[in-house]
Amino acid sequence: MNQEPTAVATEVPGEPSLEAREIADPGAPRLDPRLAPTHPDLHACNRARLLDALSEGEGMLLFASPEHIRNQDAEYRYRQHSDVLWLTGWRDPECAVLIRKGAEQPFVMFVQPKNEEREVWTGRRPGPRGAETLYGADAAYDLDELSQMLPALLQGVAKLHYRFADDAAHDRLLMRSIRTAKRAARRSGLDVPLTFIDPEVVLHELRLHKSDAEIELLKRAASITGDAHLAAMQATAPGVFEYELEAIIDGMFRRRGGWGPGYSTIVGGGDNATILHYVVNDQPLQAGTLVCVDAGCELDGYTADVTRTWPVDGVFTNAQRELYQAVLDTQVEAIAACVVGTTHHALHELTTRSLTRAMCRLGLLDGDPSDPACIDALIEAGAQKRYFMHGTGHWLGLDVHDVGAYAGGGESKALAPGMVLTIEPGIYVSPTDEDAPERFRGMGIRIEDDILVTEGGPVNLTAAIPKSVDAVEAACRGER
Ligand SMILES: [Mn+2]
Repeated sequence: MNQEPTAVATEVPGEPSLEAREIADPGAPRLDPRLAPTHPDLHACNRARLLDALSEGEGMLLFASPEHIRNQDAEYRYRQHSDVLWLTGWRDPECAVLIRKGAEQPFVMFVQPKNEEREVWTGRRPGPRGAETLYGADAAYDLDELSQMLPALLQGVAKLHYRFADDAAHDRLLMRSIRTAKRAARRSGLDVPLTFIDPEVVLHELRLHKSDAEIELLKRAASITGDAHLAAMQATAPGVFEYELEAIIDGMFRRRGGWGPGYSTIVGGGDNATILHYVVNDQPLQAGTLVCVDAGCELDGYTADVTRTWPVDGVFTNAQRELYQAVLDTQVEAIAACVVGTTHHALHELTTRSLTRAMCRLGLLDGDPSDPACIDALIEAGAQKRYFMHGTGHWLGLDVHDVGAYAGGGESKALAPGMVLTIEPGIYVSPTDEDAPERFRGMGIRIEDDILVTEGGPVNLTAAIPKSVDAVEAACRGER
C-alpha cells in the first residue's frame, strides 16, 4: 500500500506566504515548491520550544554535518545533522544556523548559494532566499559570508550553545569571530559570548521530549517498519539469503516513502544472530535455525528501531520456543514498566533480573531461579553478561540512539510523557559455548519494540508487528 501523499506546504506560520513575498519582490525568480520542507510547522514549533527554553542573551550556533566520501569521488547520500534537521528541516550540506534569543532576527541561516552550474550536478538549492521564504529564516546569507558577518551577529550574545571539538575549522572560525566581536564590544558595550554550553544541555533535552507532530512521524515510521518485518517473515525459507530479506525490508522502507533504513539493517541467520551488529548479511538461511532481524525505517528523519526473531522453517523447535518465550516474557514485563517516573536504570535492572532468572531456569546459568539472593549474587558477579551483554534500550527519535542524557547529578533519568525509548532484551548463546546446554548453542534471540511514555502508561508504537510465538508462526505461514 502506498503512503498517503504529503501536502507540500509553502507557508511558514507567522510569515508572509511565498506568493506575498514574490509580489513584494516581483523581479525575483520563482522558488521551486519542491524545495520546501515537508513539515514546516514541526520545525517552527521546535524553534519556538528552543527560544522558550533559552534566556535573553543566549544564542546557539550549529553546523551541518560534513559530507563523506564513499570511495574515490563518490559520496555517501547526504544525511543532515539531526540538530540542524530538528530546528530547520534543512536537508542540504554546508549550512550554519544561528539562533539568538531576544534579537530582532532570532533565526539566521547561512547556506549554499544558488549556483546554476553546480545545481546541474548536485541538485536544486533553496539558496538564502529559499531559507527565508520556505524555511522561515528571519535572515539568510551565503555560507561564504559567515566568517565576515559572525562577529557582528554575536554582539549581544553572552552565552553561546556550541559544541567544541566536532570540527576544528568551525572552532577556529568561531574563536576568531569572538576575538573580533570583543574588539567591537569595547565601543558598543554589548555582550559577546564568554560562556559556552554544549547543545546537550538544552537542545538535546528538548529533542528527548517529543512533540505530537514528532510522535506522529514515529508512528508512521513504525507502521512502515511493521510491513517490512511482516514481508520478511513471509519470504523466509531455508536457502533464502540474508540479503534477500534485507532487500525486501529496505525496499519496503523506500516503497512506502521512507528515507530508507535508519541504521544498517541486520539480518542474522543461525549463529550470525549472536554477532550483535552483524550487517554483512551474505549467508543463506539454514533449516532448523532462527533468523534475527533488526531493522527500522527512517521517515523524514525519524527512525523506528525494531527487532524480531523467527524460525527459518516457520515453526519454532522446542528449544527455540523455550528461549524465545523467556526473552518475550521479559520484554513484555519491561514494556509494562515503562511508566512515568520509573528510571532508565530501573528498567535495565528489572530486565537483567528477569533474564537472569530465565537463564537459571533454562540451565544457562547455575543457580536457583526462585532464590532472590542467588539471582543477586549472579548479577553482582556479572554472570548474565555472558548471554545478555547489551543495554535494555535507548532513546529513539531523529537518531536511532537518540540524544538526551540517561542520568544527571548521579541519578538515572525518570521517564516522562513524550519520551520514546526501545525495549530490547536478548539472549545470545555462542556456538562454541561448551558450558551452555547444547540445544541452545548458536541461538541469538532479541525482541525490540518502540515505546512511547504517556500519562496513561506505555504505548507500544510497534505492537502491530507479530511477536507472540503463535503470531510469528502465523506470519511466517503468510497469515496476517
Ligand atoms: Mn535498538
